[in-house]
Amino acid sequence: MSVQSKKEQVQALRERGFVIVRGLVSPERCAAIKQVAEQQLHAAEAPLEFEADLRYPGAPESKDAPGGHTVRRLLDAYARHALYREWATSPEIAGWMELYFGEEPVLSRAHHNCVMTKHPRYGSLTGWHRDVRYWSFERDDLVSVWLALGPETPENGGLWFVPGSHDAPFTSDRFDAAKFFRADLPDNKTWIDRAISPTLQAGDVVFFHCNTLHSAGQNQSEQVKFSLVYTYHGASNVPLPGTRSASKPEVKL
Ligand SMILES: O=C(O)CCC(=O)C(=O)O
Repeated sequence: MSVQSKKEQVQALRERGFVIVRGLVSPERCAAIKQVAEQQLHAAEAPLEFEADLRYPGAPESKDAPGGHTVRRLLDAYARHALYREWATSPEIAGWMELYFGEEPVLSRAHHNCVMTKHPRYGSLTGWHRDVRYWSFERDDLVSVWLALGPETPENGGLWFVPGSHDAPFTSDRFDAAKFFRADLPDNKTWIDRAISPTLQAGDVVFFHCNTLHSAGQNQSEQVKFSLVYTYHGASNVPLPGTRSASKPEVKL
């Protein structure tokens, strides 16, 4: 397969709602980032989000249940370590986002901004959703960057994406009360059946639109899966005052 230029990658994101860029981060840099993540997970360094906080399918019932302290996210990656921060604001990312947004890119510290950890046994599955469901900006135009720090496959809880779903004008009745895309509706199933799960290696990156339907299964392997995830928007697309999206200072790139 020929290597796509940055412009082609941006075009692919516009058309399909996501694009995979292989080997964007060197093995050395990934290993260094992962080592920090492993240490912080081991030390249970706050702030953390636990599986038991969200209670998605497969998660422990409560913090007191077996596996109750299984971590889902190492929160506020930007503030946690220089290695995370340097990737978030790297020239590669700044240039990519500037090309996509056509203006100064801004990193949101209110959304994603975390190391996702998915554990064997107590790691939960995440149903079909659009990330923008709980986000509040002037326009639904944000892009997340998912950096795999190790292999990601359907077996260890890798992501699934529905191509073209970012553009679909789904009405609210296609989603349940928690704003998950209802897999029981035949019209929704037609979309879900088109989903693909890209196998990722450490250093591969997925850029995906905030309206792209995605999901992820449980981790059936024996190793914790680590991914570093950030979200960006254009400077003119500001978070709405008083919402969670406006709750943290943002970072101009
Ligand atoms: O890794 C997962 O379970 C899914 C993560 C995800 O889709 C999200 O946090 O929006």
